[in-house]
Amino acid sequence: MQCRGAMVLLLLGLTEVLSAEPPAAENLHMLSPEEHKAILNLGQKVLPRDCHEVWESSGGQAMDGIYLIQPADSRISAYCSMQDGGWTVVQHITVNSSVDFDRTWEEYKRGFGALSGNHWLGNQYLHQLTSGNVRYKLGVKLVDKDAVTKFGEYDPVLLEGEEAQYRLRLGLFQGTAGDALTQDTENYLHDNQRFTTKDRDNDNYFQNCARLEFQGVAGGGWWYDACAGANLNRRNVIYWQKDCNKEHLCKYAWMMVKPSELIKVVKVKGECGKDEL
Ligand SMILES: [Ca+2]
Repeated sequence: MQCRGAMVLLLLGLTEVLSAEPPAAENLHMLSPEEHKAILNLGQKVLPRDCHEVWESSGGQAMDGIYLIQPADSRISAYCSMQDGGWTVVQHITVNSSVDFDRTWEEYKRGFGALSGNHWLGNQYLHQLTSGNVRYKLGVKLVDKDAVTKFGEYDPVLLEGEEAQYRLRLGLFQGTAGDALTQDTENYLHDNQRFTTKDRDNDNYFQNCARLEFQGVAGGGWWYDACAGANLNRRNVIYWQKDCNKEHLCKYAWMMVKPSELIKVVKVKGECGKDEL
């Protein structure tokens, strides 16, 4: 009897250890087993909504890295870039990345790649992040081959749900990069477009833009028009109108979101004049 009791206790203890890890997150496929343990808020019971909340509750002290967040129903892990108030990274690409961005609708929906490197967080999660009560903005960071960094912001950003084919809705642009998503200068307008992947054609071209190849590499999923004035998911050429293209090569790109701070933006306006653009 005693022995059986001990066994039950042992089993209970074991269950506790097992339930403490791995963390309950929907996108663990985007982390290596070592990275499961490296999640910076592992064990936190009530999860922050996004990386901005992590930053805020740490008094601005939280470090960059992978955190568990819960934008809506889904508990996910995401890479947080903590400078400038805590951005939730939704895309990162390095030119000629070994991560293939030529993926299916389902893969773009749930995310792929490695959170600590090149990845797409997932349209479903970008939808959850941007469609709640909090208004979000989209940040785009581009680094060219000479390490010159350009930045752009769209405020607000909303990604509609899967029933609307993850249509992209963008507000006003500001930044040092060109506006390649809402400006219609080359007849390619990405704002208000639905998402297209190699297996789901929602674009305005007679063929599927995601399947069109440049030097043997397909475009990957994107909010294509017919087809693109910008596309950050073509592995061999990061494309952002005049800032990044096949003549002016860029090495890295990031897309990220955080709550917009309209009141602070008005306050900061005076300081903007000091910026050397
Ligand atoms: Ca088409």
